[in-house]
Amino acid sequence: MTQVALMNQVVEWVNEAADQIREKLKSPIMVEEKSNRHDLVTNVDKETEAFLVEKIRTNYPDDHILGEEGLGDNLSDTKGRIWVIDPIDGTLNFVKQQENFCIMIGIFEDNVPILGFIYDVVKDEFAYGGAKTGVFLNSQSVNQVENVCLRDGLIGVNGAMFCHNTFNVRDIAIEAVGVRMLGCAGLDFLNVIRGKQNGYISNLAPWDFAAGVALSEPLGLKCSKFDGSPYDILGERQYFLVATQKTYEEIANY
Ligand code: 2AM
Ligand code: CA
Ligand code: CA
Ligand code: CA
Repeated sequence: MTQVALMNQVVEWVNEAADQIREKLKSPIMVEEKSNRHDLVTNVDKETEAFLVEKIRTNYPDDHILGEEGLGDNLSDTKGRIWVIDPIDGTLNFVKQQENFCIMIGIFEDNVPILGFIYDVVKDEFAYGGAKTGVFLNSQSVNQVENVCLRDGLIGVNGAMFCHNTFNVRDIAIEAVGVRMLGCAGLDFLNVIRGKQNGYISNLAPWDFAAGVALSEPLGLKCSKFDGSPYDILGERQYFLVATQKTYEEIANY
């Protein structure tokens, strides 16, 4: 199967998942705390992950899965094809705002990102594709991102990192034209991919960045851990940076 055919198949699955989420938003949502009161999960997160995992296991039984809500595999190496799933990214927004959340899937082959999918369900904005297929936003091809410097654009920062001024992110934010905190990693990636924001600094698990890196790198953006070392799709949460080349280099000097 070609990467284009795989991409089109996954676009259909994500569209189906999004239809189900829109339907579920019409009835009350069941919310549970995971590790603390800021860390929530709902029946919709779990059901969406179950839906996507079932599609992958049925169609690609030899592939591996990493999923935020626990239905994936316990992986010890990055060989073969790995699907990294965040069924609802921005669960706090989903619960409190019923918007500003997205579905994300990243596909890696031998540790190389090949396809990413980020779907803003409420706005109906869907970015998908990768290095070989090209990147699309609602069927339109996405251009290389302009290499904007820190002073000339907006920077997205994780809310907790901003509150605690982790790595002096406030100094970085002051240098930018403005700072944004969306509470949804996927939407920050979408903004960076579309040239609406020149970077995003956060503390992310693999399912928070897998789709984003697959979409960002082909467009000339740079992604790594905040210290400049390679991101790790088998790792725990890691301080993370995606930015235009110029912004990335400036942030590295703070
Ligand atoms: P989630 O909604 O899928 O959990 C919020 O700043 C962003 O960071 C969201 O994309 C959220 O993803 C992600 N995130 C990752 N780990 C988190 C954590 N422990 N607590 C809150 N948000 C987290
Ligand atoms: Ca979560
Ligand atoms: Ca997430
Ligand atoms: Ca999630």
